[in-house]
Amino acid sequence: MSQIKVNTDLKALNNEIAAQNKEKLHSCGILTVDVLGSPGSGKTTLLENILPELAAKCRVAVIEGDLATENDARRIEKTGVKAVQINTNGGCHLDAKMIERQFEKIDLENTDVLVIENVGNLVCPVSFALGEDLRIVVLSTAEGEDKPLKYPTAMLKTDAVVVSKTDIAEYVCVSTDKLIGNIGTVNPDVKIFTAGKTDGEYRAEGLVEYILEARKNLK
Ligand SMILES: Nc1nc2c(ncn2[C@@H]2O[C@H](COP(=O)(O)OP(=O)(O)O)[C@@H](O)[C@H]2O)c(=O)[nH]1
Ligand SMILES: [Mg+2]
Repeated sequence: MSQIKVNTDLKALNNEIAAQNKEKLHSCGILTVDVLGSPGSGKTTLLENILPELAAKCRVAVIEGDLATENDARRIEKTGVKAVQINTNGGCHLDAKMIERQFEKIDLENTDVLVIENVGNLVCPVSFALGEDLRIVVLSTAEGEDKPLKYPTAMLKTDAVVVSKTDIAEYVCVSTDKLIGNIGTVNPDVKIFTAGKTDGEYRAEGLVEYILEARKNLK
């Protein structure tokens, strides 16, 4: 009983800080995007590939979340976009306080879109608001067609799902169409994108436009 109460209070406190983050970010005109998904689903690869186009159209900053290492922040900075790394030292998700602590390291006044790559995990990050406007779940074909059915909360509590690694679907015996069908079964309203390498070139059709449109519509 007391365990449940502590958990409820922690989430309520997190929600409060997330709301403050959102207010602060909106006051600077920033759209915040939380990117989440399993470890290895292709979150950083997706960002590496969309950031050059996104950064050509608006001012972008990135917060990277991982248990350990600065690897992903370094990968992102190779695209020319500034990235700060959070190490959770074992924590399975980012929380709103961790994001708030990064604000002094980011030039908020000169940022239009803040992208946060959450810790690789398809369960815990879903329950912790950060102050984001948009959530994007990256789900790779390699995880299997049934994962939307097994992890429905991640499909329900997101604005968009990017089905990644479409190029290797046939090698892992997965039908991208069936996977997309299962996402739609759980959440008929979610926006679905695909990403992968076709003819040697990585594509995530429509995703940059989707983020820019959301930035334009920011109240
Ligand atoms: N073939 C293929 N490999 C991918 C794709 N996206 C990511 N990968 C590979 O999957 C591995 C994990 O990717 P990463 O972006 O680090 O995943 P993260 O842990 O979700 O950030 C890396 O070896 C990537 O090269 C894709 O669309 N197609
Ligand atoms: Mg990563």
